[in-house]
Amino acid sequence: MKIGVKQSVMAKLDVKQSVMAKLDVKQSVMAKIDVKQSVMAKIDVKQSVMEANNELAAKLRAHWAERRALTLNMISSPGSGKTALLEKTLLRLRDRLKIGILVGDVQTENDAKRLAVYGSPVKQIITSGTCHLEAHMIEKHLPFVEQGDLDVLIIENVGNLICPSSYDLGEDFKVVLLSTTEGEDKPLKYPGIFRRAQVAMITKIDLLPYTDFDLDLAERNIRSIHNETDILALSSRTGEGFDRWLDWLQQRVQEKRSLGAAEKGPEFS
Ligand SMILES: Nc1nc2c(ncn2[C@@H]2O[C@H](COP(=O)(O)OP(=O)(O)O)[C@@H](O)[C@H]2O)c(=O)[nH]1
Ligand SMILES: [Mg+2]
Repeated sequence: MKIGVKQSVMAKLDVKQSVMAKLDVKQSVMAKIDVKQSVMAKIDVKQSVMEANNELAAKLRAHWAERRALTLNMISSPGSGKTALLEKTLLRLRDRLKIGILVGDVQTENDAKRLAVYGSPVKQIITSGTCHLEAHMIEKHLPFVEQGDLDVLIIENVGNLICPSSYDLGEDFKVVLLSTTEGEDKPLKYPGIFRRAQVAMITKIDLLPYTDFDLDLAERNIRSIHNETDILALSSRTGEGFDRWLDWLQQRVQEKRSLGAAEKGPEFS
């Protein structure tokens, strides 16, 4: 008799354990569904951010098309020499072209201060943590930088080889910089930006004797990602290779100026 009671208690315990196990499974399935829903919600938000960005970038492109202003979006790792290149470019071209600069950084006005001494309209965009520039940031600061007509607007993006490559800013050309201290394998490691950029600049070539950077291999790596890229190797320190860059830029300005009549683009004020 006692054995019978024990067996029935044990059986009840088994049932309870199996119910608990089923509950555990159910909770883990529910948790997975929650995670999936939150991931889907994030994807939706990201898609709508990208769509809004692309829409505004198209308006900016139409605005610059009407004004015949060439627009470049410069992208690289921090410290590869974007601002130094712009300093020298302004110094060499300020009497020939009206160049405006928008420069993005997570913090500080340092780059705008460096560039403002050349007399061109320059505006710093502080992103406060965002790792790239977006079209609405350009729109906001455009009226300042566009005082008068510009021949060229150059946007120095936040130093980063990944996020800035996905955000269209309405530019004519994305320009990627790779310095001789970064290693010639970076185009292979960060192919997205090297695929999208129409121009690749290999900077700081004055440092070649002090590094093991292989210039030919770097060029082959860039071409393996995007065969049509214009590759320009230069030093902002010594000026070596700089004339080719200035020729490239002035030629693009001429091409933009000689385009046929564009439809009236939107105004930004
Ligand atoms: N030796 C050498 N140093 C350079 C050259 N261009 C930039 N630099 C230095 O590299 C550092 C980062 O340059 P910067 O223009 O601020 O890079 P950014 O962060 O890409 O804007 C600074 O110390 C520059 O003086 C170059 O052509 N040669
Ligand atoms: Mg800079």
